[in-house]
Amino acid sequence: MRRLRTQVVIVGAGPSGLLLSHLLARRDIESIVVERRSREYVEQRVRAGLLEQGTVDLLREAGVAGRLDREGLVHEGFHLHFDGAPHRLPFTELTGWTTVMYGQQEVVKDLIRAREAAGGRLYFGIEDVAPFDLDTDTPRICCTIDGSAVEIVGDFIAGCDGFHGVCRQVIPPGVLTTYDHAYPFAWLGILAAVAPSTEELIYAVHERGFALHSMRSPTISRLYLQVGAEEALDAWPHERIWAELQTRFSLDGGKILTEGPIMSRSITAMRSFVVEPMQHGRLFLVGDAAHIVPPSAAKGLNLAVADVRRLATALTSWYADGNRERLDGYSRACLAALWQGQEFSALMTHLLHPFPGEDSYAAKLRTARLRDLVTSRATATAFSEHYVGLARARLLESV
Ligand code: RFL
Ligand code: PHB
Repeated sequence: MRRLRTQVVIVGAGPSGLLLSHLLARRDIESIVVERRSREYVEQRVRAGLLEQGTVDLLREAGVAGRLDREGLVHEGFHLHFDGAPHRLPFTELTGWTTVMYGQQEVVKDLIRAREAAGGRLYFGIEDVAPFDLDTDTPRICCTIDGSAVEIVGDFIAGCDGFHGVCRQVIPPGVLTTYDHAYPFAWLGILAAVAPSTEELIYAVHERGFALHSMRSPTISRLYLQVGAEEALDAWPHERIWAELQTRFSLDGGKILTEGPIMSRSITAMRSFVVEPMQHGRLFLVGDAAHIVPPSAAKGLNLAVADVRRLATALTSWYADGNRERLDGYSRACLAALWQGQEFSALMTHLLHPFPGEDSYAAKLRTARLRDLVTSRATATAFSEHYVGLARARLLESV
């Protein structure tokens, strides 16, 4: 069996794994990244698109924001429709922070290029990663690379392998406490080859269900519809999707969306999931491997980046002077930020969606909360601090 040695073995080349590898390399810490899928697949996988300012700042400090700064769309507020009327939430005026719309797959492409340029070791298409010896000083993974069995030994393993990854699964039974919550609806998302119909996002609360107008670039729109939890994509031909979107965004019966060819359709479950702790021995779980949030508040990627930042700093201080304090505190700090993100994601989910079977009383309360958000500066400011990620930045200074 071929044996490779590195400092940090990183499982998964999503945003978490790639960014961790990049940040570590800038601090002269070596890593090897192994990814189940092909490079083409991870570079095309459509997911998140809203980057909080803290996320953008980190990518800038890390020297990988050149294209993001040229192509990302900077936002200072969003529109909110409810009760048949439009409103606007000026989050930058309230917090000083902006958000940037830039596709997650573009972040992934930029990071892969940066790793390649720096001679980073990335292996794609590795389907049989098996981690071992987590509670020793030499944790390792076994896998097949180019047809031969390979063992990769490191000082640490970073499980950046997403919700369906292998790293969380190999933690012995009884170690993790799991929190899991499923919502009784899903999001049908489309990517359309058409210029966005508005410059800012529109969150539309409609009695037929929630809808979101977002974007990825000046020529690509991203739209979502609340649908039933068990809904099949086949039930949603392109014409039906556009018709339903037009209905939910319309304020006066007219059409406000420009329609265009739908490039992709998918259904995303609305689910929350957390495991505690996020570390076991020398294995650290990062991002979606440890936690997922419903997409309502666009927190998933930003929370993953917050984990990466914390782990990179902790590993840096361990390698600099053997200080374990930050590594030992990794899970506690990340979970504090995570539960804040869970809470805000749940709040936005409850605010925006009519729940199946919701009675008229509950619907009125929801509308009253929405009205408070657009009339009370204090409520709008508190909400905005979470929306742009400022609340997390403050919290992380204190843990
Ligand atoms: P990822 O992106 O899932 O990457 C994990 C990587 O690990 C690989 N892998 C393995 N590799 C080796 N061996 C194995 N056994 C492996 N098993 C898996 C996978 O192939 C993959 O490449 O996790 P990561 O890096 O932690 O990143 C997390 C984000 O991807 C996720 O949180 C966001 O996409 C969530 N999310 C959003 N987050 C935001 O912050 N803003 C948004 O606007 C936003 N919108 C979204 C979203 C997620 C969505 N979906 C589909 C879940 C919209 C949607 C529709
Ligand atoms: C997205 O563009 O995917 C997106 C934007 C804002 C959200 C959720 C998703 O609140």
